[in-house]
Amino acid sequence: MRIVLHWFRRDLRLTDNKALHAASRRAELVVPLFVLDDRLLQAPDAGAPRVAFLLDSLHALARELEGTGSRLVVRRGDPVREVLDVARAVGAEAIFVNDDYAPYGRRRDAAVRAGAAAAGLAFHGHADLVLVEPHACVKDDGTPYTVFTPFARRWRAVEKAPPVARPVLRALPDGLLRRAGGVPLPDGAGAFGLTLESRIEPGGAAQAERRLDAFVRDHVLAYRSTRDMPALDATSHLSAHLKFGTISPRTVYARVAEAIGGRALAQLDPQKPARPLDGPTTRRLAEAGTFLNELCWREFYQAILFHFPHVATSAFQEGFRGFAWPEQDERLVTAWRDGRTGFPIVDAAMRQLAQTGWMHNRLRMVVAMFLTKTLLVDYRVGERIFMQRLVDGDLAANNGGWQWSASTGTDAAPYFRIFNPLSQAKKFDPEGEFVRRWVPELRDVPASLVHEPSREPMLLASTGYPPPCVDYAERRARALALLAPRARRA
Ligand code: FAD
Ligand code: FO1
Repeated sequence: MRIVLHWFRRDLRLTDNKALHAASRRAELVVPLFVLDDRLLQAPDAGAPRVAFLLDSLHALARELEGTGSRLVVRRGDPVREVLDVARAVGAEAIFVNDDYAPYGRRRDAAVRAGAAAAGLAFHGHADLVLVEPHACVKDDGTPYTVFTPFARRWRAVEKAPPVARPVLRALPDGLLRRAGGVPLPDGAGAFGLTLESRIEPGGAAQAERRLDAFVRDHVLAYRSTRDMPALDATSHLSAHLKFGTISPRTVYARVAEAIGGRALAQLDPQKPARPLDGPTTRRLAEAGTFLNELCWREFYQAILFHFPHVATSAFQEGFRGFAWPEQDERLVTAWRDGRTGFPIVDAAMRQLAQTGWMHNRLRMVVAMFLTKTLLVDYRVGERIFMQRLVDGDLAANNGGWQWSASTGTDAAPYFRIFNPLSQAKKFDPEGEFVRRWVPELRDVPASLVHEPSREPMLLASTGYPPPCVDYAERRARALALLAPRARRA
């Protein structure tokens, strides 16, 4: 009987899983494996919310596999050793994985591939994490894009593969399971010395499907108009699911395409502004097209990390490498982290993050610009804190977002673009509904003052909410003076 191994990493689902599907076609028996990797689980940037989401998703996957008669084999240790050991123990002839583009995963997979070759086993990597692989979305001369707009133009033109069928998996004989060995799945992040303090998104493929259904039903056709208003909560909340693969980007893309009647998505250009005379069909296309553009941003940052792995530790732009961000006052970082800066929109967003492990995209940009260009703190400090707190924390997207905000990145905001937290708050939370939801001290403050309660010192004192931790105008001037010479050299 032919036996192969499917090694799950960030593809924690059975449906529309390219490598798992290929494995099930190759052999009579597929042994499903996950390796708990302490280098990832106890890394300084691993936080309780994400580890809890991962474990929740693994439990869901294990239950789903049991439903098919199969079983999830769980090992804990060095993945190179564990994967090869399970393959040997069960007599597998090949190892199937879905490719990853992050530096650690690439090194790990290269080592397993080499070990497999030495042991006479095949190692098959599949393109599953993204709709268009990084090396398939390059310029005509084969060099990578570093600017989003031309990347997106090419990305849209590439035909997207449809979802693949759910595989038929056979029950694993007891003897084989015994030989595979393994450890029980830990219940929670506590097993890795982490304490969960937020109410996070539940994991698992069924929850991802529920999120997608609700988003397609209620929000996608108005996405462009509503996505920037945090109080409306009108985005998909699929980020952690896409991070850990409890849903595939092909499934998400196909469902949205279906919702807009399977239109020629290649021709959609979500960056074109809607025109007043556009009919309802064009408008619906533009609304949903903007969502597909976000999937493209996700793949742009995966491609940047793949082609320019140095971004993981230093600025993309040469002019910012070695730049010493001036602020060393730990109290300012603590105030930012804990949502006590005295800038209500920043504090509301940071409290949303602390309490739920998620933050609205518009506010991720606001708080990231605030930390770097108002508090003048190194973007890597914020990047790390985000990774520790985000349930969707993903090296490529997080680093891309931080370097964009700090103006050190590929297609970054120009250094002189500094989101003013007050104008952002007035524009995107006009009634202060979002701020009041997360900053209860300001619950009874009228809309005219909710974003700047310090204008009325008596009122501010009565709320217990802190005054602004810095003078915004003074800091803005300093930021411009500091960043300009670097940006010119970039
Ligand atoms: P939706 O608006 O519904 O978007 C759909 C999907 O598209 C998301 O789930 C995500 O996979 C992708 N996406 C959307 N916007 C972006 C973007 N700007 N860059 C890359 N992918 C995007 N996203 C992460 O998944 N992980 C992170 O660690 C992360 N860190 C960020 C840090 C900063 C400073 C910034 C500015 C953005 C960051 N983002 C990150 C991108 C974005 O904020 C989140 O993907 C989004 O808020 C998740 O909510 P959603 O699933 O409802 O998004
Ligand atoms: N993948 C694994 O195969 N094993 C793990 O234990 C594991 C933990 C983990 C924790 C946080 C996180 O954000 C991701 C995690 N992943 C884990 C997935 C990881 O992104 C992939 O393994 C990548 O291939 C690593 O580059």
